[in-house]
Amino acid sequence: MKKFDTSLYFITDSTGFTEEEFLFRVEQALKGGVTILQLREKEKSTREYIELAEKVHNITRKYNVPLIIDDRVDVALAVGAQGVHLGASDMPIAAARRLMGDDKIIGATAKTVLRAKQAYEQGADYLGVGAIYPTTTKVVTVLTPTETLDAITKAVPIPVNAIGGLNKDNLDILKGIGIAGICAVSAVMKADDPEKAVRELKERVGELKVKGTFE
Ligand code: TZP
Ligand code: MG
Repeated sequence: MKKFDTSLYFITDSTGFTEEEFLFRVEQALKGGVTILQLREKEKSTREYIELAEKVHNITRKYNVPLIIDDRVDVALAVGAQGVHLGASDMPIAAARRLMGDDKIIGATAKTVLRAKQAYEQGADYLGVGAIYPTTTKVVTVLTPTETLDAITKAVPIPVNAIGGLNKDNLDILKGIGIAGICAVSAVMKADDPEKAVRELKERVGELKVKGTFE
């Protein structure tokens, strides 16, 4: 049975880092206690993506943290990652499910209740919803009102994570919403001390009383 905890979902961004510095930061974040990690690469060739994914997988394994690959089912399968995250222009969820089987984690991006329900019906295991705040991470997105986030958590029985511009000082607007956790890129990736940043974020996420683990 697949079991995963999205309460502190770290999404990487290697932009601007040497590979050594990037991998160091990834490991620091894992030491801090991220519960699930997504490798998100937009510019790499297939070969480069796989090579980096193998290196990251060697680290996530040590911490027993699931590795999710952004966008690419082929890369996820090639490195034996635990899952994939799919957006609107990526492989359809049902097709990914056929290729990956029931034991892999498939996540999807949803910005509306309709899209959330569709993703759930097609077999998504969790949803990322946002952007809650404007983000400095390179992404094509729009802001999602917290009312929509709240409605999505009520519309689907799978974990729903908030994403976009979230950091330890601005999580209060998520209070009372039935999210499973938060996703963060820059709050961890660009922190002076990623391990400390994760510990602080975890404390704040804990105060939100999220239900992180799903089976
Ligand atoms: N999808 C919606 S916002 C976003 C993605 C991938 C980026 C979030 O990055 P950050 O740095 O946590 O705002
Ligand atoms: Mg995508």
